[in-house]
Amino acid sequence: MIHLQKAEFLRSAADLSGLPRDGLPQIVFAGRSNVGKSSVINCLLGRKNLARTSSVPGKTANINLYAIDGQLYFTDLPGYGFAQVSQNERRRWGELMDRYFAGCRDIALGVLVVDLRHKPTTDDVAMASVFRQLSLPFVVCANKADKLGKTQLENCRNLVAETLDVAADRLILFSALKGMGKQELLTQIFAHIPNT
Ligand SMILES: Nc1nc2c(ncn2[C@@H]2O[C@H](COP(=O)(O)OP(=O)(O)OP(=O)(O)O)[C@@H](O)[C@H]2O)c(=O)[nH]1
Ligand SMILES: [Mg+2]
Repeated sequence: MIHLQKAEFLRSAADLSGLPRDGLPQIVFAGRSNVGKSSVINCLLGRKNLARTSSVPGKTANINLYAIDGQLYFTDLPGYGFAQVSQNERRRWGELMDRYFAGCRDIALGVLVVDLRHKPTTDDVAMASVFRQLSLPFVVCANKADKLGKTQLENCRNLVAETLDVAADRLILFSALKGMGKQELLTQIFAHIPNT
């Protein structure tokens, strides 16, 4: 049984050599820069500042790993789609992602974090196809739901689901700020971890 109690920052990996090789399952958090990937991780783990968050997008160019109860990892991928990033940085990001997804056998579930308020970008659609092409199960965590009113929620949920072509039960309305959707996402995560 996993309790999500002993969560610790393992390391920030600039390349594949920094990734764990113990075969433990990884829950992979992907998404545009500034959508709240690190905040979602903190929310799930009940920790204020384990994963570093920032109001300046495009800051984390490495893969950040969190070890949980010695049984699994949360993998915080560097955000994409930030306009002010140089061509070189963009290329480095793409190569790192290609190598990560080609080399990692331990991805148990992808969590594609998007901003519920906006139509998913072509980058988001591309990220969803990466999961699909590799036959990796993934859920969409539609974050920042606290910024929307009740009537907007449904419209935005439909737009996100349609654009990413995901079924309703694969999309979780989430607010890292308020804890909304936390149990639902944890349930999905636990369901994809072997032997628990
Ligand atoms: N209102 C609101 N703000 C949020 C929520 N989640 C994150 N934020 C804010 O969004 C900003 C970015 O959050 P991060 O968690 O650093 O985002 P990130 O995706 O990890 O960003 P990068 O690592 O730069 O790619 C911060 O200012 C957060 O406080 C949420 O659910 N609601
Ligand atoms: Mg982050």
